[in-house]
Amino acid sequence: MSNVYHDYFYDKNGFDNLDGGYFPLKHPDVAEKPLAIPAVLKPDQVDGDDVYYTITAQEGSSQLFQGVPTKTWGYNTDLLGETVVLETGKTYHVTLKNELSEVTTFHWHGLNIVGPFDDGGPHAPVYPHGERKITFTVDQPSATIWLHPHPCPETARQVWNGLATPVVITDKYEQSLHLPSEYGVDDIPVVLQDRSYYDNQLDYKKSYDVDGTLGEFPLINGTLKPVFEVTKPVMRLRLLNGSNRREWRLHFSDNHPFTQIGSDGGLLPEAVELDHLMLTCAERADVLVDFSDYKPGDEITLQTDDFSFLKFKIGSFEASHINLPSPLAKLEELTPDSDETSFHTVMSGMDDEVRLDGKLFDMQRIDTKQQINTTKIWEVTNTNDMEGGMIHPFHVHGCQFQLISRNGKDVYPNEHGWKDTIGVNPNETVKIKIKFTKLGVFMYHCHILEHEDTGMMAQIEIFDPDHPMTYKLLSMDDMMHEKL
Ligand SMILES: [Cu+2]
Repeated sequence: MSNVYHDYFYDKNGFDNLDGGYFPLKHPDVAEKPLAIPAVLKPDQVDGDDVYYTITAQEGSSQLFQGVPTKTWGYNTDLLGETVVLETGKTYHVTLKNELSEVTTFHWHGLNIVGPFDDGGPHAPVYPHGERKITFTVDQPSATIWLHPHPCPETARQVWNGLATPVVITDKYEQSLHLPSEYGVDDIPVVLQDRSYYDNQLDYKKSYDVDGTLGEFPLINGTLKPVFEVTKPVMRLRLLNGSNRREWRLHFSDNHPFTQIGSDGGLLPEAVELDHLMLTCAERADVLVDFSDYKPGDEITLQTDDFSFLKFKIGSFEASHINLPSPLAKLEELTPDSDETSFHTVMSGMDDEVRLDGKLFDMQRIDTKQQINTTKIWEVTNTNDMEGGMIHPFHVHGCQFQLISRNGKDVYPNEHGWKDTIGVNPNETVKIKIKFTKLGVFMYHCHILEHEDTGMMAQIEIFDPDHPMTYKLLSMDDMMHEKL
């Protein structure tokens, strides 16, 4: 094995476990259960390269504890959702239905899709018993992205209640690599969340923290104390930090190394060997874990800091290894049309003083513009130095971008691929190259959901000088209240 990184890379002084309101995870008093694997969403219809899906946000209940079931929300199911599979080159016709008793939106986090309506940010409300139809053609490489609600200021509570689901994009190149691909067997999503309960129920208001809500117990793919039976020598884990605020500092109980093959927007140009990996909110990492050296009956657990939350029980299998090519993937390298920074955005503050460029979000204000299909350099700064500061995860809708530098230095070894969310350390400026290939108005914001809901968010319009567009931008009040 080549170089194995033993580092979380991020600035320790910014870790969430130094925050005033931080508390570590606890073990719930429940029996172990097999890790839930979300079902794969079935198409309503397939017509050549046209695929039809229906996704319904709905209320449900989940037997998390003994006694009274927990009221939870999900997409087409009781909690979380069904995994949406998309194939590059195909066209998807998606009916988005709302069976909740309040307004929601369906945001495609990580998808290159037109904004602001198809993208599913706050300008795309779906009211109770209403629906919205969108159509898009997937023109980006294989990746693990996700779907979650985005009706700010209610995003954090709706995610807390259970709405979030993995979206898996596949393409021909990835299929040619023969990576583990038996869904639920050696290719699994791992949605990392944390929740607290009161008499078995979620209570967002009681759990709320303005600086990002933490939960007492881990909830992994909606399972409280999960165990996964390993029946293949190499597993592909699609790790997704779906938490409102918690950072996951991942490592195995025995510091077993693993191979990161993908980041937010797809395969890395080169696989990276690690034994520690930190994910800030909304980030994804696609990793291969080789269990060949373990014996049947062995158990290893995935931990965050020193807390074990996901047990892998080794079954029997024939040892075999995966040979990855080098390069792993040929990335379209973005070339900025100027070396000058075209846009500088600043995240600042903590608690209710969080701001983006000194301002709070206004749905009817366009904060910046960029021409479609041009590659620009942005600088993203976190000036936060209150009490040592905190890491803000910065997310941009409707595109994937590439990193240039962190405070003028090299980016982390696993950041050479496509990204849509980056943790920015206190007193750090991250330089990125960014190109939008879809028109529209898009959000960029901190992905600590409570910061986003407070207003640490702004909007960019992507324009085509040859085809000027006008957008009727809703106010927050319009979004929240259906005009009959
Ligand atoms: Cu933040």
